[in-house]
Amino acid sequence: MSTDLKIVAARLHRVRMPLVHEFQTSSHRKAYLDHILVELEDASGAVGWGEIASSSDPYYAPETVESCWHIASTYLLPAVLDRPWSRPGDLAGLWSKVRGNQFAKAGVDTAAWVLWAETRQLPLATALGGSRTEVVAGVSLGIEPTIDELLTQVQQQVDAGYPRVKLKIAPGWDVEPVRAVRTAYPELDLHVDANGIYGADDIQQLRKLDEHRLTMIEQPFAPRDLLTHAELQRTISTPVCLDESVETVDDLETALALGALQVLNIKVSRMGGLTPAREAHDRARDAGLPVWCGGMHEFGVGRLANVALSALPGFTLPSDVSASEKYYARDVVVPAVTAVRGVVQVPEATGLGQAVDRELIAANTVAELSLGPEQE
Ligand code: OSB
Ligand code: MG
Repeated sequence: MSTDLKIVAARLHRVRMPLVHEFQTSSHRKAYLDHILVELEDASGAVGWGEIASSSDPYYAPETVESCWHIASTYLLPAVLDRPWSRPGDLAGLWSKVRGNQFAKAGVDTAAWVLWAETRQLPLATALGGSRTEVVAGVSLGIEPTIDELLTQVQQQVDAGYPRVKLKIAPGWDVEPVRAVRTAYPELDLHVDANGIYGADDIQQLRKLDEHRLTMIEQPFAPRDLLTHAELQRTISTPVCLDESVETVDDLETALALGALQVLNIKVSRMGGLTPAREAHDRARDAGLPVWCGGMHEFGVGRLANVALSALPGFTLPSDVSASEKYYARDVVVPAVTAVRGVVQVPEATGLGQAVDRELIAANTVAELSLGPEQE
């Protein structure tokens, strides 16, 4: 039996958090991040939180914090306010005219899942259908100024107990750092992520990575270039993993049909929320494709959503759900997300499972917007 829910008020909080260690990819370097926290409230006063974890710049995906703010405030929230729904997946029907804009949708969809789980008194992981009580986390390391500094970073994460390390690579920073890390850590579960910066001409260079027993090569080529991913996969034994290429479950179908991947990074933000992320998980499971949950340096709200998603049975590879402290000195949830020897406990309390720190959010808010009855 389904009980209708109705969102009567919605708030957006643009929150700025300093990073403990600057993170550099092939396209940018950051000292702090702005993400948008989405707060949805129903008539009973129950609240669900979600996180729009877009980068500030359109380098990973086309969206930015500004574009997400615009899309959420002008299209998504007005479409769902005061409309009855019974399952979080129903929201997609309410904003079905809005194309793309997955990051903006992801924050609202996640908040709806958390609200729904709260009203049913279920932990988010259980609401999603997950049964794992703990999830294995891996860490992602940026491009460091030198190989020595990279080796120091790897040692820190190995000491912290993380069983998998991913290295960002780019032309000029690929075979050498991989060889150095592999030589120092012969047994480490190691993988690389190129964020789409290579081209078809680089296939020979990328094949040199094949001898280093990497768990996967993530997104070597541009997002829409599935054919070159398929070509690389035919000529190397290292599994190719797709990230940026898969924005929808249809993209996953195409990639499977082309043989463009052997592993899928499911990222809640990139796919438009927990609803499509769960569908991608189910489809991958049917296809025998291993998946893991990618991250966007989420604050605690998005981080806990990733932990909950990773409790689903198909997430058989370590996920980017490292402890909050890898990125933030203090996090927006209390307690912060912690990992013990690379393992994160799935919260057992209802909804997100950990309290949201409104004081810290207020202290770090750079913009705020409320939509609902009192604003009309
Ligand atoms: O490609 O996975 C990526 C961060 C920003 C943009 C793209 C990516 C990343 C990460 C983050 O690797 C990893 C994490 O959140 O722990
Ligand atoms: Mg990636």
